[in-house]
Amino acid sequence: MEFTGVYHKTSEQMSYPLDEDRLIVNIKTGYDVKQVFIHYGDPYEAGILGGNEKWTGKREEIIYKKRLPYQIWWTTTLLPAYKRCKYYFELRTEEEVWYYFEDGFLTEEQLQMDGRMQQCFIVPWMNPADINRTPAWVNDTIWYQIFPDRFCNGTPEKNGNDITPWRNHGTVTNQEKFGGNLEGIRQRLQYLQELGITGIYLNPIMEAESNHKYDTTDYTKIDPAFGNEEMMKALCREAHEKGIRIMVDAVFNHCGRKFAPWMDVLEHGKDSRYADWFMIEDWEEIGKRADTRDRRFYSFAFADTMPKLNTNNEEVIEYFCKVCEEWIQKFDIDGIRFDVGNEVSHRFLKRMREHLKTIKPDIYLLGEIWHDASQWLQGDEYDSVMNYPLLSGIHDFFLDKTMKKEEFEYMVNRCYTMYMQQNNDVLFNLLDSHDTERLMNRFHNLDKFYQQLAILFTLPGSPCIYYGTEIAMEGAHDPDCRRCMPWSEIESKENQEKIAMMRKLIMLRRNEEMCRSPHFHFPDTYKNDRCVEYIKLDEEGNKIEVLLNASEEEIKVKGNGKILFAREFDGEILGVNGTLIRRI
Ligand code: ARE
Repeated sequence: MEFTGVYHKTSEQMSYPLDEDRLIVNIKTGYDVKQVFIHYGDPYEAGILGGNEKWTGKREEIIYKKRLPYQIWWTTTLLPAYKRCKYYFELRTEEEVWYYFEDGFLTEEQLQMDGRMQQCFIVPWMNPADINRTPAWVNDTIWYQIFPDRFCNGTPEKNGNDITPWRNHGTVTNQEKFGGNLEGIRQRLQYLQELGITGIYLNPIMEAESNHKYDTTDYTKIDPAFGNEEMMKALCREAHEKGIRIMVDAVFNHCGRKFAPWMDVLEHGKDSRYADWFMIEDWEEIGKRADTRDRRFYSFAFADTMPKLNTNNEEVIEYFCKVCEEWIQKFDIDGIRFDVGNEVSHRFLKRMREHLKTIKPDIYLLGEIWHDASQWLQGDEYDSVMNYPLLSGIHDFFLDKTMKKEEFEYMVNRCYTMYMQQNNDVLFNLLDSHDTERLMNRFHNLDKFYQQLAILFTLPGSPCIYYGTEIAMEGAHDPDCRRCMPWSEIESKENQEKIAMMRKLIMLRRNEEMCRSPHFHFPDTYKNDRCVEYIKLDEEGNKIEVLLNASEEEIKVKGNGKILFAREFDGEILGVNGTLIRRI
């Protein structure tokens, strides 16, 4: 047996309570392991190794598995009768049987030896307070991300001289301001409702100097360019009436250079009462305008306009807990996205979560983290993260024609074995954002565009489309991905066809529980290296099949089923870049 491939631990995503009753246990092995059994029982009942009692626990085969590169991920759900559990594994290759315990591997003979003090894996008690709980509504939500300055200007008659006329075509810069505002969003709520959207993710709206507002000046004041408190209240209220939730962006890793405590530090230096709110190394030079590679103080990336906040400081923690509390109380927001979510302290996030979940238990706390975020998803910090690993994985598969469907499978499996199911259910799945080039920009091909969207809408988590995706807007990296939404052309036949297509996907996601469920597997029906096929199942075992032809050849489709979504499919042949989603 390949011992080095075998791994289990009784924490994080490998062994955890899904709820009060169910315990999920996962184990990794190499490909040589053909069968895995789990022997489990109550720690006080199943027999105590080291004594002379015989093991009386149950033995069950683990049948669900996911393939990862060179490893298999086996997964099972146990129902421990007394909320606690001890277990060990039986691993079978074609030739050997090994028993796997916390402290090592045993042969059958060793296992039977009287008096061995082998240590089982132990889950001592499934404490309800420690269960990782995430808001149930998120899995049902279809998000729409709005970059406020560029979505809709609801009050063009009030444009000042600093506002650039709305531009339907062509690129934009990060200096221009187009006057998009909260009133504009409010006016488009019906449009979004008709599209089927049930959640809006708003980029920052608090007062700041830039057009993107990631350099906050005042965390308690809506930026006057976007509106005021009353406007934000109206937007949230009317969105809620239409069944649309609102998530705001919170920039707590750093502030803008006009944030009052930072100004105070600039003025009073070390004597400022806010001196420890930031991370300053050279008090003499903090006012200098240059990037921060010289380590005068720490900032976001090296931007001197974005000094890093010291989220280790007690006062800072309290200050921002209060800020969020006010947002909830004033606007009744439903979610908060934490910008640069991996650089703020864990202590800050733990306190923030405790505080906010007391005020609004089902608020959604989303971290902006681009890499494996397991350390933030243990149930006491974020509910979930922006699923950038899935974004880049999907992108790379479509870009790199040498990649086989197995590699797509490994990539998806990796994304869904990193975290607990509670987090997977509410992952924020996206294909592009204000920080990436737009989806349509990647291949300039509508069929490929919809193939990727079909994936987004059928995998676990909750899908988010970036404003303009419904009309396949183009745009390269920041700032080009932040173009103005061309409202005056929205009624064109071409745009209306695209909107109808997007609506179809959205409604598919909303109507078919299988799309939202956590269960999926990859069969191997087609002997084509780049025909991706996966099955999604709901709790009752109802199935949908997703077929994507990413190869250069047509594929003759097997079997039947009710077609739920199709492109480049004539009832029999799935064309190159074709998509087929069927109920089977
Ligand atoms: C501006 C210009 C850019 C220029 C940059 C250089 O627009 O063209 O490259 O300056 O300094 C905001 C604005 C940006 C602005 C930036 C700085 O939206 O337009 O850029 O402020 O003034 C990492 C972080 C992640 C961060 C991304 C951008 O981990 O948190 O970089 N994203 C958030 C927001 C941004 C926002 C900020 C942070 C700052 O979503 O919009 O920028 O508040 C890898 C790594 C990631 C890395 C990612 C992208 O995959 O794993 O950690 O993300 O690449 O670089």
